[in-house]
Amino acid sequence: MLKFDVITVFPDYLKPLELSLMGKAIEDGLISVNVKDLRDYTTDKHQTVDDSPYGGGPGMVMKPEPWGDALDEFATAETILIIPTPSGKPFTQALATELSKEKHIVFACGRYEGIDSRVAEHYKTKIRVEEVSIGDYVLAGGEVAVLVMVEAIARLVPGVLGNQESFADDSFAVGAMENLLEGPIYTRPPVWRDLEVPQVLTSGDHAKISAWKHEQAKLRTAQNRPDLAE
Ligand code: JFB
Repeated sequence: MLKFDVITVFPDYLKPLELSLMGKAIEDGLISVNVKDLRDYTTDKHQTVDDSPYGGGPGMVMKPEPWGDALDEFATAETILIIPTPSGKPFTQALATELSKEKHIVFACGRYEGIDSRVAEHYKTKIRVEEVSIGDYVLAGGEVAVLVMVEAIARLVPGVLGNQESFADDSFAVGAMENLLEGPIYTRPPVWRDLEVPQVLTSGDHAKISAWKHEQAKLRTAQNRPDLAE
């Protein structure tokens, strides 16, 4: 059982995790997802979570005190704290695989310009903390990054995917397909709007099919991700 705790000022943003594959994994007791409102840890009448940045600059910064009170409640020695931020280390399939072996992951979702840096600094002296980015574009907060990461991590937990939809061949599944993107895929009907399924796939020659898939994967990788191609 992998436990996820998510702390956010927008708990409803995480609702999609109750659907489909993630909802089934929760029902089956393979993962749990607990979402907590950061404002429950404020002490003032207006439930303030932000303030202006020291040193000037645009926007607002999340105050450290509500984060400290929330994280003190959720973090144990076994916890890994993940803080999504555009300045974090890349979230990759390799990191998802490592995180899928954890017992307890707490996500701290910032908003505005982010969370006072002393929160990460403090918890790094107590528990494992990773500041992580899901890609080189700018979101408005950490919630969507957490949706992405929970789905990528949870589908690697044994039992979450059925035998139907196993992950051994995924693009980026370490070892599989030698870091190539997946090639084109087809199902019935054999002709659709004058487009035929490549004949090799209906030939029944499995050695030839494997060779063709590998060739297609290399072509697509060269085309879409020249940085991955040797
Ligand atoms: C994550 C966030 C913001 C700083 C902050 C909290 N790949 C990614 N892009 N953007 C985020 C991310 C991840 N992971 C991200 C958390 C927060 C963005 N913001 C907004 C905008 C600009 N600079 C606040």
